[in-house]
Amino acid sequence: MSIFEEMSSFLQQGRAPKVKELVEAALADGQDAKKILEEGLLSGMSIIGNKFKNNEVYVPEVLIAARAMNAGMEVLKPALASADVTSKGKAILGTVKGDLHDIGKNLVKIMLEGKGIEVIDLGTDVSADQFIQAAIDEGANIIACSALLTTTMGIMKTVVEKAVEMGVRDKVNIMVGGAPVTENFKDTIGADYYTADAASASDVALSILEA
Ligand code: B1M
Repeated sequence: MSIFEEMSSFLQQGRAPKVKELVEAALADGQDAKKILEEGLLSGMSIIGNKFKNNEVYVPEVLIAARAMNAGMEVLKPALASADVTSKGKAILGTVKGDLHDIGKNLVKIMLEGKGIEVIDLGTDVSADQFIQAAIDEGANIIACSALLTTTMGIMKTVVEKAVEMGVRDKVNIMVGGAPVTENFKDTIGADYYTADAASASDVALSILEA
């Protein structure tokens, strides 16, 4: 088994100290930082994402895998910065105004980061203005909105309307998701993408950024 496969495997098991140790060893061995990121850490996170999508693992396993990924990233970050490895793109993420549920939103964050996408997490209770202003300020072309309440999902329509009002509708892809949200709702409000789970959201975001 290569050091990258080992890293990926320990990451999937959520064994943070082992992942950290292997990243340190790979760097000491002169391995390329980008290769460590893609073939070790991101590859492991992508496998966890697919297993989560297929109900083969659940929220706790994803959270401990994410903790292991973060442990590896802490060691890798300086090497990535000096190797000038840029992120694949940026996404603005948040749970909409009036809504404090953040477990699903945090999973979306983990999966996006697992694909090498930089996430500006605005947290919960985020207004349409905040989403759009952050996208403008950060130069992000993805806005990802999560809602868990039927009473708050309407804010996603306001996000679409604000994007039009602020003249950036053609520059941002608006992604929506959360338990009460559906493909039909996405069409009704004129958003761009609906996905049912966090791993699919990261697949879509990556395909937007690579297009
Ligand atoms: Co609340 N809550 N809650 N709650 N809560 C629900 C959502 C509810 C269905 C429970 C019920 O009545 N059966 C109900 C909503 C009913 C409705 O609107 N139809 C409800 C209610 C009513 C409320 C309060 C109003 C209760 C009250 O105070 N009377 C209140 C609202 C507070 C507020 O937000 N203003 C409230 C409060 C809370 C807690 C604070 C206690 C807590 C939240 C803690 C937290 O998030 N930090 C809580 C919880 C935990 C739940 C349940 C039990 C679990 C939600 C959850 O985290 N699921 C929930 C009932 C249930 O679902 N069984 C319930 C796990 C999570 C992984 O799933 O977020 O759906 P989810 O994410 C999924 C997908 O939806 C998707 O990816 C994830 C999977 O990969 N996804 C995206 C999510 N965002 C996405 C974005 C994307 C793509 C995919 O693209 C951008």
